[in-house]
Amino acid sequence: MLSKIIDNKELQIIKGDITEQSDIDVIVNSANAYLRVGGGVSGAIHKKAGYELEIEAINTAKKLNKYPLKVSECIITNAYNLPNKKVIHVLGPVYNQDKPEDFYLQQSYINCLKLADEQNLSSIAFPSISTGIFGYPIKEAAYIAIKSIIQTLPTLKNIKLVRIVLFSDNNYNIYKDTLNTLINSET
Ligand code: AR6
Repeated sequence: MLSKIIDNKELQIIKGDITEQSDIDVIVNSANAYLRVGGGVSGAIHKKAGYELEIEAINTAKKLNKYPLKVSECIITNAYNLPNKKVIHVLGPVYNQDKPEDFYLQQSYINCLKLADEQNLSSIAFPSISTGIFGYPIKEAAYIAIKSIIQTLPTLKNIKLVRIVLFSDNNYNIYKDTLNTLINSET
């Protein structure tokens, strides 16, 4: 695990499974526009949460006139059988399709952080959005994810801990190196 304190808040990079973060208030689901059970992170989150997660996510988005979700939009639901209070469902950009991808990936992280903060939640865990089925190259995605989080942390009132959960050793090492490089270049 790599941990850095930024503006009195903690940013952690860990290797693990997003569905097993029992000390975290809200986890982020890398969703599809129709909020259906998918593969990857989305499949794991829906499997553990149970069938109610999909129903609530679709109904919530429809009520908010956000159905289907646009790229970088997010909504929040309960977490059912997951060990968290809430789930934020965000639509990340598809690489080579939703351009400019870097802008949309940045907005995806910022929108999730702001929504969690508005809901008085104090900790949030992200997967590496868009880097699986959506094809975003991992090094570029790591840089955008970490930079977006670092830049947004000072604007948050309630969030005290942001965790990025990486599923593979390779992705974990890339995120860790990226955080170290970004922190050292700022000091
Ligand atoms: N915990 C943490 N990270 C994980 C887990 C897990 N349990 N499982 C996979 N990853 P992906 P996307 C990593 O494909 O690219 C879905 O079907 C994985 O190694 O889940 O944003 C949705 O419905 C990868 O680095 O999401 C959408 O249609 C990262 O999570 C679409 O796929 C993201 O991989 C979203 O594509």
